[in-house]
Amino acid sequence: MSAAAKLAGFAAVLLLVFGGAVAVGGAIGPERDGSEAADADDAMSAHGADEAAHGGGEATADPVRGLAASADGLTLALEQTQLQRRRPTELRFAIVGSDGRPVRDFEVEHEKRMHLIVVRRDGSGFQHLHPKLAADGTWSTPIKLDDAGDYRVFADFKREGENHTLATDVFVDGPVDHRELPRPATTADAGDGYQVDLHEPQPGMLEFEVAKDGKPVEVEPYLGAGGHLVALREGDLAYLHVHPVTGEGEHGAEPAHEGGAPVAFETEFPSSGRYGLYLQFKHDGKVRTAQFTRVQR
Ligand SMILES: [Cu+2]
Repeated sequence: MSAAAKLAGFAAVLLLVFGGAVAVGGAIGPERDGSEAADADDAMSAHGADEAAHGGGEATADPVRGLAASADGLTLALEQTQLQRRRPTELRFAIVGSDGRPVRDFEVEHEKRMHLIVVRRDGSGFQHLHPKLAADGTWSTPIKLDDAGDYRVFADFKREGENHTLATDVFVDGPVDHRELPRPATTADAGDGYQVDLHEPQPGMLEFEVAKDGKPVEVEPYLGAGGHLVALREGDLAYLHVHPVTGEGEHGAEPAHEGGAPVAFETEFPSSGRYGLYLQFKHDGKVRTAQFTRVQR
């Protein structure tokens, strides 16, 4: 497709989405205007019907995000969608509001105003970047993609009290060597002698324990928690809502023991299938990633 045709298509989609937003007006939660545009919007968002039925006005209840470049009147707009393999470049984008202008009023969540997750469609090449915001509303971050293929780019941010994850694709030309997800296992190698164990002490709870050369280590705080977890559904790369558990309250604080308190998260797997888990932790000042595959039956 030519760039012009692609842009024209994009503009048409924007018109549709923004037209829908205008038709819905100020409606919040399950009470929706019955216009066709609003209905189409609902049909396209996974579990939209479920949420409408069970949402009870909780705007943040949807466990799945990142399936759309536009949602709730916000659009992730990348400056370029073609990147060159192995070439360090600057990835630029904006979060565009329904008036067509970049929004600039982002809130800090997990210590940053913007979390950018980049992963190839087959689940390989995971990167977690923290772009910088310019005065005109443009975000930018250095990036280098070592392998050819189609990559999903997730912009995860908070604005006006609500969390958003918008996603779109970038393309790297060249011969593609697709990789299988790692075999489902409860142990993953994070490089340099680091090993991470995954436990599920109860449904909806994931616990990770980090060891180096066979000895448990105490991880350092990273992004305001013991670690950062991204969970993606195989196939559509739906981005799951994950909450770090801080170790207080009902979930039972682990007694502090020598080296190696587990890093815990709450998450809900919304359907059967395989999920890629990317646990990031910090030790000796360096952030590392352990990749797991989890099967939900
Ligand atoms: Cu981040």
